[in-house]
Amino acid sequence: MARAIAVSFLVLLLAFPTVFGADHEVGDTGGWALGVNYNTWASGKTFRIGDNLVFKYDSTHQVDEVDESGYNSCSSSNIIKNYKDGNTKIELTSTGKRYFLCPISGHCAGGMKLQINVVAGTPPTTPSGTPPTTPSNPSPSPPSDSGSTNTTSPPKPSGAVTVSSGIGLLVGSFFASAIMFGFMG
Ligand SMILES: [Cu+2]
Repeated sequence: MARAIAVSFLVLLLAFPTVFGADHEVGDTGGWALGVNYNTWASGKTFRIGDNLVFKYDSTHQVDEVDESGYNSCSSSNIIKNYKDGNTKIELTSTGKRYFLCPISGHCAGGMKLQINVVAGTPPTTPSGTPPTTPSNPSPSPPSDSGSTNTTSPPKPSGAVTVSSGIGLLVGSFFASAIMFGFMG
């Protein structure tokens, strides 16, 4: 049964790649340090709500989240938050720009500054890959009789509802695949 559970988790990971946010390790293997170009690192990456930024650095560096003017001038005078624990995970909870720099003297000017743009997350996909159902015929048919069935699809769920229904799907499919693989194994 343990193997079945393990396989079930694998199925979940393959089926629901977008339900949980991604961790973006800043600078990749270079970490948060001098000598890494964070514009290059960030370019081509998509940062979504629910993703995390992970800064990894030694005690010679820190992370300050600052505003745009602080980013442009390498100043922490309008600092939003300071981190210095060496392994800083910052969850991206809203859309828009975020700005970070190292406040150690000379480090920001030396390149330790990062700006990212956070975009909305994608809704979770279903395993079959079918798009959300929409009425196939957009033009309204003449009402044959009043009180007939309403074929209008329900309103698109909000982000919060989408997330919770995604988790519900996760739990449901976990048990379904656990049972399936339990029988097979
Ligand atoms: Cu530094």
